[in-house]
Amino acid sequence: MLRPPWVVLRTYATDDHTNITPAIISKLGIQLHSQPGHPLTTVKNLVESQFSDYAHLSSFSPLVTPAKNFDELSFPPDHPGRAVTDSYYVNRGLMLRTHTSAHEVEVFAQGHDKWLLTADVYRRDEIDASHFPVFHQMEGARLFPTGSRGLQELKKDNAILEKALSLENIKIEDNTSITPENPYQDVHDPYEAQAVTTNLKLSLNALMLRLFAGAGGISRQNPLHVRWIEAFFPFTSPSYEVEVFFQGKWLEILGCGVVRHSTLDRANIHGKIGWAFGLGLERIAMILYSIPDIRLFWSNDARFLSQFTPGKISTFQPYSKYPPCYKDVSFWLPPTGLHDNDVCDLVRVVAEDFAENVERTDSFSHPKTKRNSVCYRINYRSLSNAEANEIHSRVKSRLVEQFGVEIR
Ligand code: FA5
Ligand code: MG
Repeated sequence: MLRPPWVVLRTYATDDHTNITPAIISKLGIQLHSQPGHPLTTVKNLVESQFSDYAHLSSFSPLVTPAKNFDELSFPPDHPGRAVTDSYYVNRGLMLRTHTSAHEVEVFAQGHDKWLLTADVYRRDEIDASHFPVFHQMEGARLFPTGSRGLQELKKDNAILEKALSLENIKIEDNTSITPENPYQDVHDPYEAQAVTTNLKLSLNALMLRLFAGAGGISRQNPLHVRWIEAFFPFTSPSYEVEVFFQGKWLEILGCGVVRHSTLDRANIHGKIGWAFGLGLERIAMILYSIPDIRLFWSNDARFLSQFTPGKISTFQPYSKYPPCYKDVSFWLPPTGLHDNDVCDLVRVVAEDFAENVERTDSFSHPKTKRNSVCYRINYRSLSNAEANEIHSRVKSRLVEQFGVEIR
């Protein structure tokens, strides 16, 4: 596998913050979101197709300074996200980014006004079906000039988006308002801030439609439900979260807001106003593909990867987490003989559903003794090899007890 240039063998100083583990290091540079056909890649491409005239960026190193991950985004010094219990540190001066927002100042400073950035992010967390310490985010942002030129651009864009959305099967629940806790920024003209907020909402509603309208039987009678909720991020105001109602549940898809003036200041960008969002790719891919476990995205198993076609959303077909596990049993038949179905039933009783199938692979008649011998091959699924051995030896004992066979 070709790894990006920043994955070099080099030694970093360690200190009392060092908590990065070999398991995490092994994930660096894998770039699942760039593997052709991988569900994360297909979802990323879908988002990029919605924002086709944006810069599409994806080759930023996950190693960032805490200043980049937190300070540049106005996180207070005592924010819990900074703790070694929540984030991975190489040392006090270097950490793994916890979100793609870590690159906002850098990308704005490069002069991009419309951009998307995809990257792996790292958070210390429990590990279960929906949590993994590495996941993928996409950050998107758009800036407008302040003043009449920007307002004109905003009005035109908002009118187009509004018209397009009014024709679609989407129901938007938005009870948010501008409050002292979630205000327009003092430095902004409230009229401009409002137009930018509207543009943010329309742009992301259109994105939700692009992502989810193809899935889940969306129609006039059954429109896509999108819900806007007031939120808080140190680097946006006002701030929101977007949820989508899918298969009976509200699911948080992204966080977003109007970019804080201080962020643009740090990027040396003046006379502009805009919005940003950050979404979780796994969340969306799990919904669209019906992938039940976030750990599956890391699978090298051909039974996972071979299911997917680049650019196509399909329904994931579950398989056992263990590879097929074949065990043979050969025995001399009793003089009365034995039917295949009797063997199958016995296996079913002993191994229950763990026996995926039973197949007779050989029959043989001894030329002198005239005794008959058979061989069956049992595929134990969902079991480790040790577990399969244990069940297989019980199958053998039962064959002897129940049918009087002689194991060879
Ligand atoms: C953030 O990370 C902000 N940087 C988002 C943002 C960007 C806000 C720009 C404003 C402007 P949050 O921690 O809520 O916010 O994560 C954003 C999204 O990432 C979530 O909505 C979710 O889709 C995804 N996400 C968060 N935590 C996990 C996790 N443990 N596993 C999988 N996906 C996650
Ligand atoms: Mg959140």
